[in-house]
Amino acid sequence: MDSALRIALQKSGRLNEGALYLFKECGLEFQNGVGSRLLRCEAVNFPVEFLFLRDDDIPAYVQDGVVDAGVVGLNVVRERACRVEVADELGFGKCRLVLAVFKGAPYKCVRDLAGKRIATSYPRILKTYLDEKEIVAEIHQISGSVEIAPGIGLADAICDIVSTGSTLVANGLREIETVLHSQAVLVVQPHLPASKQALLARLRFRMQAVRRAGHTKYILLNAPNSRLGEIIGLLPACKSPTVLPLALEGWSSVHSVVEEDRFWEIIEKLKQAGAEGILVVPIEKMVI
Ligand code: PRT
Ligand code: ZN
Repeated sequence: MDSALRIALQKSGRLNEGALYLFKECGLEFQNGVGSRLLRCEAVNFPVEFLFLRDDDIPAYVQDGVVDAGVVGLNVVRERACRVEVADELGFGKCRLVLAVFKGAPYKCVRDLAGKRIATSYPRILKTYLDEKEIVAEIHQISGSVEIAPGIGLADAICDIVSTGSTLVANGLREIETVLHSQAVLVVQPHLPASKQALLARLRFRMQAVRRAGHTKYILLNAPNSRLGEIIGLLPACKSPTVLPLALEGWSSVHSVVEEDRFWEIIEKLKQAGAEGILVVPIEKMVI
């Protein structure tokens, strides 16, 4: 299947599940399912093949054209510094690369780390960050368990990934600065042939519809006609909310779409404006 799109996903780890979920929601089906033992699999209803790799290898595979695209953390893309295009942020695998020090240490910001030793698995990103701030520090590259470096006297600070922050706390560390915000991204080979670009565009269209739906909800409510204008004013919608008359005289049913993060704020205001019977339902796909 030469003309099929080839996409690299993480074989196992934090981004594997989110990536598979996203592609399944895009309607892709696989003959024998997708298990963690597989190294490659083809979709039966779309010309795409997935290769399962270590995340660290994905940027280079995309750059070299071994695969056409890949799903990987932005932190890995930046650290590998490969020539790939970051096409889309995918909304999962969110984390930050931060500078952290011992809770009791006197360092408050990156300037205080001038001349100090910083342990990290991200030497390139850290070096770029320090250079931008015109700070010279000693970068000590280690490949794992970075959080223990200050405790064993290996470093004065660390530069590592956090998501909840509980690993830092468990190791007696505190954050002093964020170096990079990261999440899973779709990276693409910059010189794809036109036929593959067209396939990728079709797939990205579906991925965007899934993502959009993921952070929006469909809302239905009953509104007294006397306050309809006020209630509609509270509701953002793709174009404008749908308003249908209720069998009960003087009332209407209003349907709209709200963003997940504005959701509670809007619901409270709607109630105050006299809305009743508010239903909020998930949206599966959203094509605009
Ligand atoms: O085997 P492979 O090489 O493919 O995987 P990996 O072990 O290198 O990576 P993996 O699966 O751990 O992470 C893949 C990607 O997930 C990372 O490159 C990030 O983009 C993203 N991600 C999101 C994270 C985290 N959250 C995260 N919390 N990657 C790592 N962590 C680690 C962090 O290093 C630290 O040890 O989790 C710990 C901190 O977690 P909290 O929740 O205590 O802050
Ligand atoms: Zn890795």
